[in-house]
Amino acid sequence: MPQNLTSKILASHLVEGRLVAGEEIGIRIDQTLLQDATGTMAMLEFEALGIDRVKVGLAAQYVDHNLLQTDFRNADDHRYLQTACARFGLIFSRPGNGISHQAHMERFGRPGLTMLGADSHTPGAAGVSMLAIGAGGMDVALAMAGYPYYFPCPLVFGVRLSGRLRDWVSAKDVILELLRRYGVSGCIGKVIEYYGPGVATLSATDRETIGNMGAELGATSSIFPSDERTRQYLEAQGRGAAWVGLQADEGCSYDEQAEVDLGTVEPLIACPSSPGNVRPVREVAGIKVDQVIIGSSVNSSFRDLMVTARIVEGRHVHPDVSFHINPGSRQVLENVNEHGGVMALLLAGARIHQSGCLGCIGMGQAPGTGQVSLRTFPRNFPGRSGTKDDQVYLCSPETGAAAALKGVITDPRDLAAEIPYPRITDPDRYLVDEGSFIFPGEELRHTELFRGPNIRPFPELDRLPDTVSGQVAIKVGDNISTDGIMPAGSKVLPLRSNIEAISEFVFNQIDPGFVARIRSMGGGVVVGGDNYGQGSSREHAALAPRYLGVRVKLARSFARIHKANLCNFGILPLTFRDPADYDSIRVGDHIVLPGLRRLLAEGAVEIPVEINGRPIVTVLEVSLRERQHLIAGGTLNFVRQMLQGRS
Ligand code: MIC
Repeated sequence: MPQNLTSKILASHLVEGRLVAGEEIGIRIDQTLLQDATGTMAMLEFEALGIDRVKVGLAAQYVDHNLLQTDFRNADDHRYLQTACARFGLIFSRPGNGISHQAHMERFGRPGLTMLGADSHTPGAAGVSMLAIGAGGMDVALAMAGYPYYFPCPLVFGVRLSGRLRDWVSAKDVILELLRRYGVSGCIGKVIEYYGPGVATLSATDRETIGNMGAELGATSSIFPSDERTRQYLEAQGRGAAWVGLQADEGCSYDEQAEVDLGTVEPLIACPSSPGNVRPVREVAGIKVDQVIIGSSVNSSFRDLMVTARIVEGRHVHPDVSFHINPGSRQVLENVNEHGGVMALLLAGARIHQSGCLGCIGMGQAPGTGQVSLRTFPRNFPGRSGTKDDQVYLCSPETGAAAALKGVITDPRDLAAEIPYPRITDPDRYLVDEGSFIFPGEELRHTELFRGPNIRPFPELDRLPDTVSGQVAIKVGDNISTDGIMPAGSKVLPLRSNIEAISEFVFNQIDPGFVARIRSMGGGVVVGGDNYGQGSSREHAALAPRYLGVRVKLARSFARIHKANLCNFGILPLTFRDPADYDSIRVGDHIVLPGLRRLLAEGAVEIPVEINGRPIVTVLEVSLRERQHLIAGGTLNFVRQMLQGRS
């Protein structure tokens, strides 16, 4: 039977289960990716598994998030990661060398392979046709230890691309168009597979932009065929031998389908404060802009920086606009420099930063009070920039450059009268320098691990009690992101390897009284709406609440990665059988869940819950494997039990 590309890659990597949508499958992972903000915890988890060398084809660790060094913490964590990479056999990418998604695609991405990354934007590797999936650090640590990755078999959503993008419209507008159509939960449980004649008009880095931000739709992953454009990109990276052609079979089917005529896509912008709040740029044109940032996790490629450079070249940005450039990698910066882009940007007034996520994760670049910031980043959840009540918009480099010049939101097509649209051609051969990667030679195997005082041991988690009881400690609405649960930013991120300290910030932006309240309650229950836990892969949004005594989260529905993280840390992700029960529940209500261990062990899907003595029914939709982890109090406990049983 003709197969789509997703099914082919899944079938060739399947080690457990059947390819039936919704059923749990286990796949072999070829490559793993860690970044530093999730990587310290993942590395500690890997250490706790007691394995002396990674057992995956290629494992890479990037330092791209916690770049500010305002005290010893981040620098200590970087050193810990460097020594752990040497000891356990991972490639270490030094601070400033590149953002994981961009740098990995440049140097290590390979068509047809699977990759698991502790970052929700890992699917950016779709740019070179990898089936790349974002996951919590625990799952990535297990993949590094050679275990399969388990997840619900996705539906395949085929998106046929036709036509060609018009001038002043680029890849970011394509993914914003999908977000406009389907919203932030529209692709949960799906892989978005692009096909059709329009694919060939998009370069590898255009595809990276589209794949990366599939995460904002809730998608499990995104994939493009591996074609001539992929081959050209790999050749230009000096890695032509990595290329293989891949595409869906003629006549294959998709579970769902849509069409995007690239020729009809217009400049779009995601308004504050959700990537799903998308409008045509012309509808919000004229709003005064104070800050423009080009780069970070998406739109930080050679093309993105060069198109910006050519638009602003010979001009100066508006006096009220602070204009920033965050290159995707050192390689990007070197090649932009080679083509005259760096001076064009600098002379136009740009503040050129080291390569890293920076403002995208609130690591600096916070806008001022009441200021409007246009960013080419993937997400703009409330307060993520570091400024309360921030006004962050997400857009293409073209729209960002237009706003930087004009000082107001401007449809970039309006520049056509004064500036010819700069069509950027990627180099036939990039300048390549791997000097800032440290490869794990055998001679480094006995490197001593460096552990700064900020690195605390992984907390001991007790097993699931038979009865869980407690009060509702917080009730939140729909689409609460992991930024809402466990904020990022320069103050909190350095605490990622110290659960006790970071737990002080749980729900800090939404309800600053939460931590004191849950402490006074002696633990408690969290109640959420739809798509609870959308956004990042940070497992701290599960582990820190667990540390504060949360054993149950009750929501209308959960985002994929957060739900998996809850199971990994022994928190029951329950949904309401009758959604109306969400409406009646209040903070302070007393909740009892009796007989849990038996119910979980028996495979019960319906879990009875008493709220102030009134019975309701909740639903536990997890696999048999996840049930065992929940009973054990978390994945690490379960795996350790298994390993002890074996020895
Ligand atoms: C993000 O974009 O939200 C992050 C920061 O890259 C996260 C990872 C993290 O919280 O460390 C992600 O996307 O998974």
